[in-house]
Amino acid sequence: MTMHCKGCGALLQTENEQEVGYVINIEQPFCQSCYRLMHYGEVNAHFHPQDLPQLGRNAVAVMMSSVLHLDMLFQYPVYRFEPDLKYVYIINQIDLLPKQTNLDELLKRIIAKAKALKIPYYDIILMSAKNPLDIANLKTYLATFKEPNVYLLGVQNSGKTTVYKALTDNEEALAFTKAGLTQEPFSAKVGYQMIWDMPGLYQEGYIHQFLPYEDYKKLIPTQTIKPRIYQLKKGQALILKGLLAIQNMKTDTSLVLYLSPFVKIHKTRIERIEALLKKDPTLLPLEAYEEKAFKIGEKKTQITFADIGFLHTEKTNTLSFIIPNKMHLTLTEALFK
Ligand SMILES: Nc1nc2c(ncn2[C@@H]2O[C@H](COP(=O)(O)OP(=O)(O)OP(=O)(O)O)[C@@H](O)[C@H]2O)c(=O)[nH]1
Ligand SMILES: [Mg+2]
Repeated sequence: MTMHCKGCGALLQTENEQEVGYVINIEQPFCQSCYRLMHYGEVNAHFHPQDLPQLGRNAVAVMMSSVLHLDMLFQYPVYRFEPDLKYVYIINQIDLLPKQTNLDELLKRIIAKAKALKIPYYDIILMSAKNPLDIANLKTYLATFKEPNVYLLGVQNSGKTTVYKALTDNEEALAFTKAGLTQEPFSAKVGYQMIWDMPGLYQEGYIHQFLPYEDYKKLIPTQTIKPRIYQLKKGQALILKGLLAIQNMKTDTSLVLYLSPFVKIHKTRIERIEALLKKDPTLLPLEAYEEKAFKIGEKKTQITFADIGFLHTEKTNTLSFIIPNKMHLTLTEALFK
């Protein structure tokens, strides 16, 4: 009989310590990797989950995205490969947004975006997996579908396993900020429906590619974000310590940054960056960086930094970013004020 890890779902094996699912004794319930993560908060390897397995036909696909990944919400066109499923979009982790965020406006803009992109959907739901009331509502909502299968799909770290655990009363599957944690699907019956927690869809250029877990876990926000506002003159720059730099090229402007409080920010002048880095290489410590410039139009704009946060700005301008080579950085319309 094959055994799977109760934390990440990986097939357990005793052959290769460097590979996913390794255990010393096949009777152990958790693979070594999950055991270390649970007990010591440590990760020594990153395993990419397998590609998405075939989905059953008669199903609801719940496409989950964190508010930190809203730029990617409609970027995985699963509906093109699986046109017969019913699609429900969940925007999770809304508790990370500042209290004053206008969620009605956010939803309205997302609906408009879905319509413009002709995305088929049944519903778009804003929720927090940390809010028991939202979970109870989701449970009731999913039970209104007659489909016997419900798949939780979406980018890594969007909260699929957190939702799955709450829906199915599972206490063993692991939900941590470690990207790509779930390796193989978990499933459990709730009423007449089978709920499936799927491995996260892999996104190139996210933070785990550049930093070890011990470092990046602090940089991914886990609590309500307090926006930080910077007035930036032309020629000034912000260095987000250990991550990237933002250079203001054209005109005096203001930037609102939505980031973990652990991201330290240094304001300087663009021409001072090089000297600063000589003095303190930990400001931008990686081997290779690239520069990426964005023209900002008149509309309020969001620039998303990988999976760690984003900024809003609303003045015609050019911002140039020094980012780790191939870090994911996108410009979109801002979805809220
Ligand atoms: N603040 C907040 N954190 C959340 C919420 N949902 C999930 N998280 C946290 O986000 C992190 C990732 O959650 P997971 O449930 O493991 O995400 P996942 O989508 O299963 O990730 P993969 O298995 O890697 O694809 C964990 O630290 C969760 O505690 C939420 O609604 N609010
Ligand atoms: Mg998971």
